[in-house]
Amino acid sequence: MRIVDARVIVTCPGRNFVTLKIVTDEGVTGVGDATLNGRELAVAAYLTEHVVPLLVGRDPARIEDTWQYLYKGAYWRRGPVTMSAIAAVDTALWDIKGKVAGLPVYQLLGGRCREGVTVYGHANAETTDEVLVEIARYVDLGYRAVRVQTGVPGLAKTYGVSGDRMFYEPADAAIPTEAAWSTEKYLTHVPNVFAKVRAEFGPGLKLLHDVHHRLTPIEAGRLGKALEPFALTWMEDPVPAELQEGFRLLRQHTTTPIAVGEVFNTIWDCQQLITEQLIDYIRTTVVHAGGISHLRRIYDLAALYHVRSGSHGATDLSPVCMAAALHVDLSIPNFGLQEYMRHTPETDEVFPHAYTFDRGYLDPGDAPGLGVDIDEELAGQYPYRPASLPVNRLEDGTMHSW
Ligand code: CS2
Ligand code: MG
Repeated sequence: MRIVDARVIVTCPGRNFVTLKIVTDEGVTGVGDATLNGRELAVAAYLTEHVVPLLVGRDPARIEDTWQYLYKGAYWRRGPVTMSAIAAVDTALWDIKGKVAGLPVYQLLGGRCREGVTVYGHANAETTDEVLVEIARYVDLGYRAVRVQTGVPGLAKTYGVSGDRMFYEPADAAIPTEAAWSTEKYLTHVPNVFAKVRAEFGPGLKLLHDVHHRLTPIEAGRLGKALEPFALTWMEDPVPAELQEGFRLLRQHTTTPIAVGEVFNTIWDCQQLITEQLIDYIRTTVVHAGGISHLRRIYDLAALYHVRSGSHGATDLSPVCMAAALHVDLSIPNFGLQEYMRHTPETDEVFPHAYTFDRGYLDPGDAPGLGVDIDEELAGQYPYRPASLPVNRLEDGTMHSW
């Protein structure tokens, strides 16, 4: 079998997605997600200009060799653009292998390790009272784990709080919108929110919170310590993680579990965090961390050090990425949680998929391959619209992490 074509499809059914579709001479096709929120066209160009010409004529069965060829062959290593492009190829080749074998990809990865993939939803609202109502909605839908984000008194706009409760999309304008940030206001407010949430919902519900890279290690230590009585499942991205050794300091001050990694692209970005046991959950996912093959490698390393998976699953990752993530989640021994932000009905229509939600679990289904496709004709009706992620400044105007 040979690859005869590979198409890069950019579509915007409410938000932008980049998808690679690989076509073989025997008519079998495979899809891979290549979406990098706010920088979509960089990956589309990388694929079109530099990868697609190398794929034509190759044997689609050689997944690992193709990964190594694209990774080592570029000479320039790592980074979100390169790794998202490689991820798309890798994912599409696993899809093809599954279809050829007549098996869902999770079977090729070793089969089921659990009955379903536990997911967490996003409860968010401006005030604590409103967020209690949102959490109750998720509990009613069957969720066993909920991420909780609220507005912060004195700040006009806060990460994670959305106008449309179910379909949060922060990339809202071609030129980035600007938000103001105060660490002190935030640190004062968040423990009060979780005190009320835990009191209302009791000990059974898994609670999570995303700090979105905004604190220093010692500030994060203070927050983690203040949240300990409310037994969070994790505190996410407490600090920017370029400085992996910075987590040693945070770790000395709190037993609140730490989840990090949605912006990482390779195993080398989290090697120290994992091997020094500085985190509890690694949040890399298929599209931004080199595909199914490389993500498995990261999770295998993590398993040696008691670190569990917590794959990123925001709506900027397409249903193709979600399907691929679920096959990995189902088949690894050290699964933790899977993020699940629901896509809009328009997106679900463009990407017909076999995965289903039931009582707090997702299941990838048993269709051969990944069980997801792209309706290219429908995708063509939603042209690309430039959209950037916001930026964040301290109240005095200093640029801060968003
Ligand atoms: C996030 C994302 O889901 C998460 O935990 O931090 O919402 C992130 O902000 C977006 O994926 C950025 O595109
Ligand atoms: Mg996050």
